[in-house]
Amino acid sequence: MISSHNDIQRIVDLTTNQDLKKIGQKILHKERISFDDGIYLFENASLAYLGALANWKRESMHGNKTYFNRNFHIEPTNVCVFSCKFCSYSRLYAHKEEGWELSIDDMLNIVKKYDGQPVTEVHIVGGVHPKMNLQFFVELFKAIKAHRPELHIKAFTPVELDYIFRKANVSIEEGMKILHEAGHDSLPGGGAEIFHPEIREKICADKVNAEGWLAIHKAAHKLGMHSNATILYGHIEEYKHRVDHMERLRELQDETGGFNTFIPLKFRNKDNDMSYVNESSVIEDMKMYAVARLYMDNFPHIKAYWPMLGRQNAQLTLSFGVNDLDGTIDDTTKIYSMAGSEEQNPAMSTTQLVSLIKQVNREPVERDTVYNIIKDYSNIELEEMEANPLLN
Ligand code: V47
Ligand code: SF4
Repeated sequence: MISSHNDIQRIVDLTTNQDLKKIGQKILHKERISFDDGIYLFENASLAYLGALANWKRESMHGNKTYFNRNFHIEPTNVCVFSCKFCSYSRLYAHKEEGWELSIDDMLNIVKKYDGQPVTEVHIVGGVHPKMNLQFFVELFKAIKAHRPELHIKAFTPVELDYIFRKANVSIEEGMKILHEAGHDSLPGGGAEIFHPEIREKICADKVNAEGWLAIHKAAHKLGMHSNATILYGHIEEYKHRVDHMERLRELQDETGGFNTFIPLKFRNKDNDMSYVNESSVIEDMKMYAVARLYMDNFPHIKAYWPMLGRQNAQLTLSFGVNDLDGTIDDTTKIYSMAGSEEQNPAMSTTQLVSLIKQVNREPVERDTVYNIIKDYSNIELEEMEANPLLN
């Protein structure tokens, strides 16, 4: 499976378009591609060329390894003070009878459901509820850590954090420190959407802007916390907005080195204020992953979130630059199922996820949130996994 340098060199050399050849040569020589190169790739490169380059890059960084983790999600509330046009999930505070709101005990009970199970991470993210404040989350984190100290808490996007810090009248740095000391380990990548104001003002005008989003991740990195970044693509944005988004993230990563993973999230159009926008094709999806792998040269990992794409398309991304498939997840995640994702009740056992990865000749490796290797499954038979509850 590993594509050799000579093979890819030949593909680049045979390319008749001189501009594409130059970009290919830059990539092969591990030189950074420019903003204009990024746009040129989106507009002019064939899917085959992009795939060959992105796959070579992926394999030169990670070989055949494909990471996943064992995690579960908690969504504290779907009541939200904001009104992003693409969101199918939130209920405005005025209509909160249609929403849910979990107490600290409710959330601790969800954590306790996983007692004895080998999960390593809880992913906590939801709407921005006006009543949930900094103190509430400090207590939540302390309660989770008191119960299960080794469980990694990956929680909150800058959208929630910006709101609760402003309400508590603390600076970003102070707020992040308070949460970190209470047990907050890392930040997921959400809330980024499209940074460029031309689009952000149309799809999510009232929540934290690009500068605020980046400042919160920077403050987290300064505390030694890691984080992820996303892009919500395939709606009203143009290629230049996607590249601008990646450029801003690449610049911050040069400065801090705190990002682990870049996650392109495909826009889904069910039951939201952007339902009139068609969803992107599979070809466009694979292009997005491939250009992301090539552009984000300082991001160690590119992740495909399988519940959103569906299992087969997630398998396909593994040949277009992706080296991580998120996790086993549980069926509690609603933010995607409500937007029309492929998986209405996303849940996969470790055996299923490992089998999915092996079907496309990659090596499944379980990791923790910060990519320490927990177990390499490439030589473990699926029958053996099914028979062992700790592996399944
Ligand atoms: O920021 C909301 C997206 C994100 C829709 O860091 C939608 O490991 C598509 O960021 N169509 C939140 N996407 C989730 C997120 C995430 C998910 C998995 C793993 C990680 C990680 C982070 O969900 C939001 C927004 O971009 N979203 N509505 C929609 N209709
Ligand atoms: Fe609220 Fe997040 Fe939905 Fe925006 S995407 S409305 S911030 S829950």
